[in-house]
Amino acid sequence: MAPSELYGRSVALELKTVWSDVCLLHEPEAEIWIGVRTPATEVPARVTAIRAALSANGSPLVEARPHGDDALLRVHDAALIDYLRGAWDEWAQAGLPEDPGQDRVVPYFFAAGARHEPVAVWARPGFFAYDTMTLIGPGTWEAARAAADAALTAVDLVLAGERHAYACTRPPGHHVTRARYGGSCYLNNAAIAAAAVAEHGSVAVLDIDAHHGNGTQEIFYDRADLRTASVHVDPGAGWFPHILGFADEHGDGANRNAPVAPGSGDDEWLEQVRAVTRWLERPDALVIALGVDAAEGDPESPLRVTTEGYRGAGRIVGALGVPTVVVQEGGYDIARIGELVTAFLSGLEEGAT
Ligand code: SP5
Ligand code: ZN
Repeated sequence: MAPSELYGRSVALELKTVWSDVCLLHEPEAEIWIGVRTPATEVPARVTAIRAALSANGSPLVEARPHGDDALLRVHDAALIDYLRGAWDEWAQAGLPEDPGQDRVVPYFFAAGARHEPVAVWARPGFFAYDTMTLIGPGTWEAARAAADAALTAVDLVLAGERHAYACTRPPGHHVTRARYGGSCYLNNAAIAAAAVAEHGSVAVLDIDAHHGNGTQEIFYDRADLRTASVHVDPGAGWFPHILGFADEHGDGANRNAPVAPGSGDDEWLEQVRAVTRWLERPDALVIALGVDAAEGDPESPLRVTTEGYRGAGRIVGALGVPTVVVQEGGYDIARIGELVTAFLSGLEEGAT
């Protein structure tokens, strides 16, 4: 029996938390949903709350280190990276914050079937974005780039022999495809991490965010050597990302989706986490896309996973006994996000011992 069960309190977390203050610079302020500007859910307070909980539980904090663009170019088109890097500056230089008065980069037009990158600054977002929820402001690029650096730093720690490492990052990443951003995500941090690990050995990605990891699936869909699995609320029941995440999407035999019904709690959810983890077999290393938005009460999903459910998921994954990089994805209940992440990471360490 683990000491935490004997004494009814957590033992200190051993794994390191990778952090960058630069991730706080992205302030989306809003999401435009069905044309209505609603308050942003993907806010800086998410990661400061997680960091506070993990520090209180003993996890040592490590600063993210800079990495070259080559790590990003393994999974993203250069055109997407170039666009994101300059998007805010070109928007501001075009005067759009003053006239017509839009202080965030947002598409008005979607470039389906485009043969050319649009020239007009106001048309360009719709060539690279697939929704209106994912706004760009001053600091968005710097934060997204720092989030990728944090994920890559967590990879470095695991490659150097740490059993587990956690990247406490935002903005999240798993909805970004090779060439398109969306779903509050700009660079696919987990995919970038997995591609970096794959340079050294076999790797699999397990995504337990409440939403399907459509970007990660698309990026690795033709790679039979890299397994990707996602447990998420059923898009067929109407949930984001709507068009992907169904159980019949197998890729080159190395993709697996486990959609669960809205309202599902620990039993149904953990059964799927167990099944897909078994299916991953035993790669040399694992990348976990850790969204905690499947928790009961989260404003962005109808799943009802408890804190003990997240601890249970951590134990299942930890019991694989494989070096693991954990990258933060969604989770929007600020009052509970810290305890949920702590529960998963504690479970991970318990499962591995
Ligand atoms: C990383 C992640 O968890 N992204 C999730 C994005 C899901 N967004 C879907 C939005 C659906 C409408 N929500 C209404 C909220 C209005 N503020
Ligand atoms: Zn999510």
